[in-house]
Amino acid sequence: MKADQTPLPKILVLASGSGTNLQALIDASRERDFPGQIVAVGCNQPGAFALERAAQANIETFVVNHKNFESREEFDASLMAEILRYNPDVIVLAGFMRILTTDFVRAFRGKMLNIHPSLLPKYTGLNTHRRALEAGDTVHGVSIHFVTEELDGGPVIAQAEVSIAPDDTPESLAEKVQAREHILYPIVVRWFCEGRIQLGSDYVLFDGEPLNAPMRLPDN
Ligand code: NHR
Ligand code: GAR
Repeated sequence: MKADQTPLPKILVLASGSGTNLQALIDASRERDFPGQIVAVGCNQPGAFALERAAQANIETFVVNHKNFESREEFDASLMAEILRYNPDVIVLAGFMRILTTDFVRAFRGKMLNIHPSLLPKYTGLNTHRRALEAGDTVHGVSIHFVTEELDGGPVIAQAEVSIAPDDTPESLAEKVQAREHILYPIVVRWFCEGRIQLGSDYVLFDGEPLNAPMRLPDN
């Protein structure tokens, strides 16, 4: 609660893996002036380390294992039911690895963010670091976008670049990109919680104005 007793926007994080982005958000949310609260962490992988990070931070967790469902529709319906128990204001995908159905995405339109390890629109989907290297790119990075039915195709809110060195491997590149992710995601979630970013028809509104190009984290 803030001094004026207004409840903070409720953040629900979905993860599948190690949860380093979740950790960055947990750390940020502990700052005294952070304008949101993480109310739950959901996961499709029963053993994911992200669940331990949440438990460490006294955040409620739930698991919906996709392997227990016959179809994506049934998995998503179950995931949706868990999420609705928390009535979140924003759903933050942080290394969440299951493609979501159109119905699910539409139910949370304008309220769901994803972090994707490439400079979108380049390299949607998987194995982005390997693909950037194979293409001979010299610049790579990370994008945060609104989730829409188009996979990794929703309007981009913010990006950060990393330069590719000649001796980079997919692993070394992932490490460099993730360092930028951990800075950028808390900034964007803060903006969302402050009401500064919204999804327009097919573009991002920042402080009420259409964003011509993604916000950029200054290079380091
Ligand atoms: N769902 C929709 N509808 N739209 C998006 O933009 C989404 C989404 C679900 C997840 C994250 C995304 C990424 O940042 C994301 C964005 C998983 C896959 C994938 O192929 C692709 C993109 C993303 C996440 N998943 C496989 C599947 O069959 C499983 C892969 C695995 O388990 O390793 O769902 O990259
Ligand atoms: C992050 O690098 C994120 O960009 C990427 O997975 C990693 C998750 O790390 N996301 C995807 O590839 C989505 N398909 P984390 O679990 O340590 O936050």
